[in-house]
Amino acid sequence: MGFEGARDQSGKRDVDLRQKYFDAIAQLEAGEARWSQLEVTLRRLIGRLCLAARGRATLLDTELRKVSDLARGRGDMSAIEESLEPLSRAIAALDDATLENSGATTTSRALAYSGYVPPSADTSGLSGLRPELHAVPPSVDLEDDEAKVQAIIVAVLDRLSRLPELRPALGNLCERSKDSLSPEEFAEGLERVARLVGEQRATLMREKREIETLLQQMDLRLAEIASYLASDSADQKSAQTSSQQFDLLVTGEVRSLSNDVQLAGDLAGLRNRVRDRLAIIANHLQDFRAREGARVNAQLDRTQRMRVRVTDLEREIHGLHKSLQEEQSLRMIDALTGIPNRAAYDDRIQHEFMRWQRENTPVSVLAWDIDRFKEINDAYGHSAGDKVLRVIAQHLAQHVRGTDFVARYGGEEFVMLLVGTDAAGAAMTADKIRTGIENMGFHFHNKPVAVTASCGITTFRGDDTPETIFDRADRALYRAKDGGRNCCRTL
Ligand code: GH3
Ligand code: MG
Ligand code: MG
Repeated sequence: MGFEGARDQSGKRDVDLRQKYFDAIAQLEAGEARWSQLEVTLRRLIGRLCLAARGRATLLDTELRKVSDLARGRGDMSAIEESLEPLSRAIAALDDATLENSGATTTSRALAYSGYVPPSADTSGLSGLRPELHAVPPSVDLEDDEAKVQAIIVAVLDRLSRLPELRPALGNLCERSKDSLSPEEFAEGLERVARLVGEQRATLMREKREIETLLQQMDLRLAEIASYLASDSADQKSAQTSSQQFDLLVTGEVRSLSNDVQLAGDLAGLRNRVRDRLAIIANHLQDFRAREGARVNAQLDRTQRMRVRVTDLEREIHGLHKSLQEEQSLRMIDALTGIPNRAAYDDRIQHEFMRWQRENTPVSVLAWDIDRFKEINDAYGHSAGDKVLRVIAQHLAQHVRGTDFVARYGGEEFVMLLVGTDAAGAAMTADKIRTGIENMGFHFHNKPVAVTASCGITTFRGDDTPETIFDRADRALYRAKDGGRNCCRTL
């Protein structure tokens, strides 16, 4: 009995173990299915994130494309993990280019190197990526990074310099950035650009508001005109009804009168009836006149009100037009110096070029550049530099004729158009202006500060275009710089 019982016991244990084994297999299979589903989702997620992050930088795009290709294929997950290091570097390079001056603390570079994983990552199977991110060395190849940053800066400046409004603020930052640009210089350039972008934005907002007000006012006036027209047509309708009514009444009375005549027995009775009918017709006529008079008066009143409104509207439109024009001309003025800016020069040179083609009167172009202006900024501060720019701009503006033109081309560069002046005349004028600048007697805390400028001169000739003539003036300016500065050269 005892033996039988033992066999029974062991048989039951076998069944239990088998059941446990099958349960474990089932659990494993379910787990595996979940994991592979999760992997598919993750691959898809990585692919989409890569797509969303593209278009910020070439290097980043290359890395993102690699990761997205890996995620799309059925390749090993570890290959994706390996691709994360170059991706982190690309993100860090992006930060260097875009956030250097922003003071942002949680940058994507910080995230890339801190091994940061979103909180949900552990539960979604991403925990395996964490050690890989930690494995990114905290020190990076600085030279390589610097080159990337430089490349990004050049690309950013290149894009910005395509906007004519930003060119003056960028000055020759774009040119110099191709060689090398210190972080301070870049920061300063960006600050100027940011300021300009802010100003442009404010101008646009102001214009937008003005146009909105104009539209609102037009809308109101149109509503008034529409309601006037509606009431006018209602009025016409009521006039029509009123005269139809009058017509009907009079016709009725006349018909009754003719019946009366046919039925009349005696002349006295007939006379009385005719008198009564005529009295009734006269009453109808009086009513009709009263109604018509009121209608005409109301219409006159409305017309008069409309006339006043239309005059007001004309005045408002004129005012808005004028303020828009003022806004437009303000946009052509350099905010710092108050003289025309580069956009204004671009307009004016086109105009003078076409006139030169038509009339062939000489037009000279003078490119001015303050000598060693950077040193002035460095020694006395940026606001002292700004003051020098303002004073020189005024000096240039005062020394040209009414038909001539002077603009701040950008930074510490100015451009001048002398209309009707040939090369010899331009050289004389330029030298007079240059001597004037040299003898201006700038000082800082009672100590004299030498400020001079160089000038490149040229005159329209042959098959010149606005671009070629400016290039030549610029080359002449370089010659003046090479010739020791504080002088003028003609090309
Ligand atoms: P060069 O004689 O060769 O022209 O030397 P430079 O120092 O005048 O020329 P560079 O191009 O090296 O420097 C121009 C400087 O002008 C650098 C820039 O900071 C400064 N600058 C440009 N715009 C402004 C501005 O609006 N205000 C001030 N204060 N400085 C400006
Ligand atoms: Mg310059
Ligand atoms: Mg200069």
